[in-house]
Amino acid sequence: MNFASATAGSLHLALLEGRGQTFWLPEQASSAAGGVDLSFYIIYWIMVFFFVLLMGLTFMFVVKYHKGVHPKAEHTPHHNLPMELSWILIPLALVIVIFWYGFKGYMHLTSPPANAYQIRVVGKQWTWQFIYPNGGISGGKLMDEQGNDIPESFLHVPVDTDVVLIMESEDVLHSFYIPQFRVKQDVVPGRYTKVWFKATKEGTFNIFCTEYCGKDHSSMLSKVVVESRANFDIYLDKLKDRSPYSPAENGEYYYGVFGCVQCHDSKDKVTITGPTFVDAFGGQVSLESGETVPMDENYVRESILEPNAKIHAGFQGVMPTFKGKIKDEQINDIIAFLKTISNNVPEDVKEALRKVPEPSGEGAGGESMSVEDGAAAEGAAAEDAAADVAEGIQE
Ligand code: HEC
Ligand SMILES: [Cu+2]
Repeated sequence: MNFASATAGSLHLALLEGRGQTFWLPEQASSAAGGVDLSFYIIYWIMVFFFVLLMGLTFMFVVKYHKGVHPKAEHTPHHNLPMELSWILIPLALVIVIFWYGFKGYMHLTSPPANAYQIRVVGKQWTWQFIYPNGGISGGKLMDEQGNDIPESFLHVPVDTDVVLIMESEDVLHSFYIPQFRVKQDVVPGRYTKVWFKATKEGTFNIFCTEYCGKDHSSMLSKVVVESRANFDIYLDKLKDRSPYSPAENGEYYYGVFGCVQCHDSKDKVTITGPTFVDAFGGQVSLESGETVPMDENYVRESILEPNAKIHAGFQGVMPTFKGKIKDEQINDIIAFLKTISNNVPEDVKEALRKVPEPSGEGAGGESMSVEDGAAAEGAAAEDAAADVAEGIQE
């Protein structure tokens, strides 16, 4: 039985459904919000009632049984059956009421309708990625240099539609939270978790990560755009062909994600544990062995996969291998990034690597596999995985 329809007649829900922001809770924007808030306010008003009652009685007794009025303490009766029954039965009734409404809301939250629209969510340090059934991917950079939102990067969902998010993590534990929808679910590496909602209001709402997941946990934000089905379909069509990042931007992103940044400088031309990459690509490297080799694509690739094959003179072979952890297209993107921070690389080559590839594939420049191929491949894999999950649900 559907929770919303079962309780739609209830006075409480009629009062709570579709409410705006209150002192305690943000505005309600999903079908689950009424049930969650109902449980909250039942508990809240029970607490208010007992707080006032207990504080009132305490105050009254302090006055009434003050030492000046009753100098001698008297014995109290040992047994009072009606009183004992009342302090057992009233709280019991209250917790049953709390359980009942809490349980109904919980069941609603944890049972996605079988035919809900499926979107995959990938949590990673420190961003959310959204993969739609047609292979389109959004997520990542949320603001441009001027601080304006990039709504294309947000999660988009159609209004008044059951949507289920099938979530996974690439690295550590994250937690997906949309306060206005009253949904929150851990995102766990090596496992799919689900959260579903029916957004009831068009608009843009915040998405937070609510599980401490590392240094930039607090910036692991995104937004959800709830829009009409027609606008959502237009968005999806555009998204399919869209690759939001240039190879250089992707490279810089992976440079941070894989922790290269901890040992290699890319800004100030300083030596940390490893050599700086400022003005490095396209130059020459002197090795411990006395040889000199060009710092080209192959050298970078080899350094990432077999760091000890060639050791830069004056450094120690402490770099860990990234073999099996990093994908080819990610190495390509890192190479693109290293090129853009080197003055040994011609300006027009760098310019091309900083450009977001056109949907048609022209204008991407660079020798590397285009970002779109990667995205499309990932998207296809995503669809397969989503289908697997869907089968799992039906069984
Ligand atoms: C634990 C520190 C550490 C991390 C993390 C690290 N490196 Fe290194 N890296 C080094 C050191 C030290 C050297 C120099 C010794 C050598 O050649 O192996 C080096 C050498 C290199 C070289 C050769 C550069 C040259 O001038 O010879 C490249 C390219 C490189 N690293 C890329 C990367 C990339 C890309 C990542 C991230 C995927 C990364 N490194 C992560 C420490 C690190
Ligand atoms: Cu997180």
